[in-house]
Amino acid sequence: MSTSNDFTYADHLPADFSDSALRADVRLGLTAPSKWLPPKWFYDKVGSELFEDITRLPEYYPTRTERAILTRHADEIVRVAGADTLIELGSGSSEKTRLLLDALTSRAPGGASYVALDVSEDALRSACAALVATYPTLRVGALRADFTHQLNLLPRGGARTVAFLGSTIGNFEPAERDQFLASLRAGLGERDTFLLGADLVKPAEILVPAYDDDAGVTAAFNLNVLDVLNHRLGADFDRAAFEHVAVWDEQNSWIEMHLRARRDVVVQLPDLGLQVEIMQGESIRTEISAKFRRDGLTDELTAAGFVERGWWTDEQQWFSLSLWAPA
Ligand code: AVJ
Repeated sequence: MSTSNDFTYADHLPADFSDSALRADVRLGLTAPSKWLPPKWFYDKVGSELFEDITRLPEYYPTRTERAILTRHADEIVRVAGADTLIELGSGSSEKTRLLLDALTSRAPGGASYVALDVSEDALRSACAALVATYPTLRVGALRADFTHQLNLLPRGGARTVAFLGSTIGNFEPAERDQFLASLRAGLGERDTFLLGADLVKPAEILVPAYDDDAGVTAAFNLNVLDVLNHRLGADFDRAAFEHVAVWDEQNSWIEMHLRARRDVVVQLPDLGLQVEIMQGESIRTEISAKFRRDGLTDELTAAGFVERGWWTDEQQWFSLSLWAPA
């Protein structure tokens, strides 16, 4: 644990975490019968910038809709939660979080804490440095950890709200979601709450363009994962051999993004000692982005041992923020 610039920083990931996890994921995904890559590898420097661009696209409604809900309801959310500590999973830039922190710091002056959890040291340090400058009375901590299997590391004490915003939960497969909710629930005490940002089911005519925009930004974001593999694993993917595809899977209630081969492709991944053959028309699934219904979410959270404390949405009911307590 070290202190710098008025926030504490604790690193719970091995220095080579990112490299060993990337290798394991790529080997698993590209040797599977139906090829896939986990979406977390989108977010190198270029990919993170492209995602920021996506959040400003006219077609991509989630970010601005969640922000609108927070703008309108953050005071009430913070009041109902009754927390003095906000812990954010996958905090990134902690930008929308400020709406909650404004409410938290005015409600608990001098007594509020914020803990950002992310795998990116750069993101943690720049977000937390900016926050301590804005909120002189807020205690700020940065935790470099992986929320998919390190929820046991969350700081204890006080009344905590664990926030998981941006519909990042949509990137989990249903089984991973269950596991995540169970392990989160296991660590919460009776004064704690869970604040979830979840995107809602809506017509395909709105969903699909959000993941296949006219300007091609989402396509560039999707294709960038090939550059990540080229740079970090010495692979030789030819971006031009792949096209971006986004489909709404009604049965599973999720958007799938794929990279589909325009021709037969042979890729060398020397760092893995691997050669991968991809046939024309075959695709690599790069992301699922699940969309939820209120009753489905309630069932899942109830099964995981939570009870609802609040539900906030926008006028069109496109996005939801919901607050849950241990049952
Ligand atoms: C950051 C995972 C919520 O699924 O909408 C945006 C990522 N992918 N456009 C989402 C994303 C393509 C985004 N999440």
